[in-house]
Amino acid sequence: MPVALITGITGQDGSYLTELLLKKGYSVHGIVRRSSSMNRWRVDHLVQDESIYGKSLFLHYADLSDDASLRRIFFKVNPDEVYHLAGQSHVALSFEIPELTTHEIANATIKLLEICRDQAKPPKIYLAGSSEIFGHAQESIQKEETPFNPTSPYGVCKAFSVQMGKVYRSGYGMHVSNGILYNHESPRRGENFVTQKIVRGAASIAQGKTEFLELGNLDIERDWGYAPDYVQGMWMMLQQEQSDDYILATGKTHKLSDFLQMAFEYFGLDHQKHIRINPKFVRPNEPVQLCGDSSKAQNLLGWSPSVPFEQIIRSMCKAAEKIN
Ligand code: G4F
Repeated sequence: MPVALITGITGQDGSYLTELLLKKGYSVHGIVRRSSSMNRWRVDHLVQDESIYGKSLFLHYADLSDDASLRRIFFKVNPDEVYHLAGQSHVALSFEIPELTTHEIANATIKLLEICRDQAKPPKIYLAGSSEIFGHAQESIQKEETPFNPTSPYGVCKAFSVQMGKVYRSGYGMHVSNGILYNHESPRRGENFVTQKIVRGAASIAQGKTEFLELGNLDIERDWGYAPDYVQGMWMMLQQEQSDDYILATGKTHKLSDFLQMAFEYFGLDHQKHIRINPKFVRPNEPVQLCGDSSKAQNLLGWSPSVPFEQIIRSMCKAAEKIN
């Protein structure tokens, strides 16, 4: 039974990855933070399943800022594969709390790499990179070799983390793979991200609970894919003999206004009557357009995105309908 350790197990990607690894026969260990409120709804169905929890799935309390607690878990679990998904993941928020963002992304990545390096048999490591490393991108379709040019504290920290992954790979011969992931959505997306904010906002308007949805910059284009496809890519990276960096993206961009229109149409609404721009949601700086070329992942890993944009929106709208 291969053993995987996941940081950020309670997030969108962590929960899908857990399901995938359990199906593949892994023993999955997740790191969770102690906090006064529980935020584990994405893995609750697994934790409450007696045939899974305590048998092939285990949660451990630790904090990425607490070295001793992390080392203790590594000692106990002795993972074959580590998926590092945790950390402050909101780009806009990183402008407000840049120091904490640096701590949670950059410092935590080094800490984890160092702990892995100290293991008798260092595990294979997946590091969650981001298309935000390209920022004001120097190529309209970015490849793994496109120079980094981040525009936010978040992007800078992710660039640091990706580069540090390369250093540990080349310097120490460790199996460290960077996944440079473009936006990936699902019904489990956090509600502060624009796609979930839009579908939940539209559902609430359709039900007469609210009248308007406030948004920031609508003049952007992103490459939106489906999160379960992307966790499959993470796993594929760690099954390779050699570690490497891979872009996971659909290669197609859509305007935010297209997303808005389709989501509102699902609920029989005209988005133009219900959207207000609030400068509070406009970022100081951001990429206008991001589009990824995933041909390396397609050719070497056999990975491909399987769910089209329209279907992602429909699945999110359907789920939002039930929640509101
Ligand atoms: O949904 P978003 O907040 O995602 P963003 O910033 O692209 O970041 C996500 O994808 C990255 C991968 O490329 C990840 F690394 C990162 O962790 C995260 O998962 O915003 C998408 C776009 C932005 O251009 C933003 O300015 O939507 C625009 N937007 C317009 N109004 C808004 C809003 N975003 C949010 N969150 N809220 C708004 O009201």
